Amino acid sequence: MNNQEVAQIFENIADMLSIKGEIIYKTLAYRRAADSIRAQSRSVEDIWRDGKLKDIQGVGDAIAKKMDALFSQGKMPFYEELKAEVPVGLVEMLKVGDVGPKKAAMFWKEMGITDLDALEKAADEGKLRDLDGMGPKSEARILEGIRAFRRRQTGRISLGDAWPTAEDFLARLRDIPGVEAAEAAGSLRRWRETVGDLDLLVGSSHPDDVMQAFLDFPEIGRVLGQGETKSSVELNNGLRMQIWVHPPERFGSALQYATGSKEHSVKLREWALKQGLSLSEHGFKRDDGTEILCAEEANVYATVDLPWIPPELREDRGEVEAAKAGVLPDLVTLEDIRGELHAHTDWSDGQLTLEEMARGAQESGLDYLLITDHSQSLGVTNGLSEERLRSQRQAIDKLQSKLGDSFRLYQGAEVEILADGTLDYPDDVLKGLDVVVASLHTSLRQSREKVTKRLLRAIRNQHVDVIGHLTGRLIGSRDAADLDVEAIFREAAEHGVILEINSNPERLDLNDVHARRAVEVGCKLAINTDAHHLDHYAFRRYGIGTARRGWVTASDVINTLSMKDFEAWRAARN
Ligand code: DGT
Ligand code: CA
Ligand code: ZN
Repeated sequence: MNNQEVAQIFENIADMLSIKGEIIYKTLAYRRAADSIRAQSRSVEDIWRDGKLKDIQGVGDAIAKKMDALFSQGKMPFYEELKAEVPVGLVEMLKVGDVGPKKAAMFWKEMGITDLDALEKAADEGKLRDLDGMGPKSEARILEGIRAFRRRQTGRISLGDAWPTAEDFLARLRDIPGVEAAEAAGSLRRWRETVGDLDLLVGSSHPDDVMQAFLDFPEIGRVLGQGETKSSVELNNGLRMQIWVHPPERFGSALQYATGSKEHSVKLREWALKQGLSLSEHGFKRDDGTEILCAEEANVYATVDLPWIPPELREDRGEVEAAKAGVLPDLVTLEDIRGELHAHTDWSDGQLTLEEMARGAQESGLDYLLITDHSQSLGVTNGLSEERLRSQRQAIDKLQSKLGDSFRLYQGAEVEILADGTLDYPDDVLKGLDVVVASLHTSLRQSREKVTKRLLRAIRNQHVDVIGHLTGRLIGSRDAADLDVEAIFREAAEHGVILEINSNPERLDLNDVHARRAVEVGCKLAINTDAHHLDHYAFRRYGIGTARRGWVTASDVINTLSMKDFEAWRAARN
């Protein structure tokens, strides 16, 4: 059993107890155990064999005993009894927006609904609307929620999980004797917003030794396939990984092949064929059978007279043609970013103080930071009343004098765009802010016409400078609002309103395709982290990856401006 599966059992137990009506704190211990099991790099089954279960955080006597039963008998009696009482299919229903434990219990007890399919059928047939606290609207929302849930069940991995894992593995692979190079490949190296698996490429003249050393890593749960140059494994946490080992003198061609995308490589191969060269993961072959080996990836492209194409562009979206014509874009880089325009503090729902967030930004090399705490109506985030906003201004001014002239702290706000398209602060309050970011967090499921109108209205407000995470999607858990993005991009371009690429790996919003189109239409972008903690500044690289996939250059991005130029932009907007 892998760690993911064990964690899932405890997660299910917590959900089933909550459907039974147990109070929250009784379910918390199970959720905590599930979280820390997921976070283990070693297999918990191995830890159990060593008798060390209780070393795992959140695992006490009761939970250790349940795991012991699970591993020794293959079954956990407590879970089996619970399943006999509460149908396990109900757990899946909780993943649907608008269905909580109380509603799930009601559908089960009053309608005999015990799984998602039955719930969908009942909603479809209009049988839920007459239940207590339900109506045609909430019934429709549940139906929509089920369909969204089904679409999301794609099993892909967030970049925020994939990159840190890959980097950890790469560092350890590089430490194995005989390894000369190790790089990420596949969709990960192309910074696709989610990845199917982690592809890692190693250069070594001793492939067997390296492969064996890799397969001995403690995180590896199952070997799914094992070949001469490639092995495929599943980690204890459920992530899938492919590792390829090629000799160093062929590393460049192997990296090009393993990076893909398949469509890009097909284009490249066709181009090579026109020059009498057949390209494979091992190198080029001439018609006479002789080979051209490429140790460096750039040599692969150079051999067919092309400039090196950045991996983020390799999706067959015109990059090969652009390379032939010598018009590849000069993509924005992490080092180009000079300021952060979206960060929260403990004045609203951030975790750290103004000073901590400001010093962190300064120490990370930025020149300016815009504080954007939430506005008043967003109660769950402790949004700022007008009065608190005024006190925050004083605190920011005071802190600015401590920080010195080389770093500029601005007061902004992440102002809620309300359901009718008005903003959450009156114009005279907005006017007093240095830069205004406006975002949607509620009523995202409005009709396309309504939600588009809301955004257009916000963009037309003369005080709005930036639109935060345009579509409101959360990858794998909440669908994007249904927007007429063309109309929005045109309006934003006309009013000089900046569109954010939110770098949080769960958002990446604008996405790559939207970012590219927005720039084409004439919009400027901001690459922001939406930090609620210092650690979140590290999200920036995911936003940069997304921007690069969208062919975005530094001059398209407002927060690549120096402090002086940013100040000039601000002055011109006011
Ligand atoms: P993913 O994992 O679904 O996010 O997407 P990729 O692009 O990482 O695809 P994956 O993991 O199936 O394969 C890794 C790379 O291997 C892929 O980017 C290009 C290369 N590759 C796989 N199959 C083929 C193929 O049939 N032809 C060519 N030219 N390359 C392939
Ligand atoms: Ca892959
Ligand atoms: Zn935010």
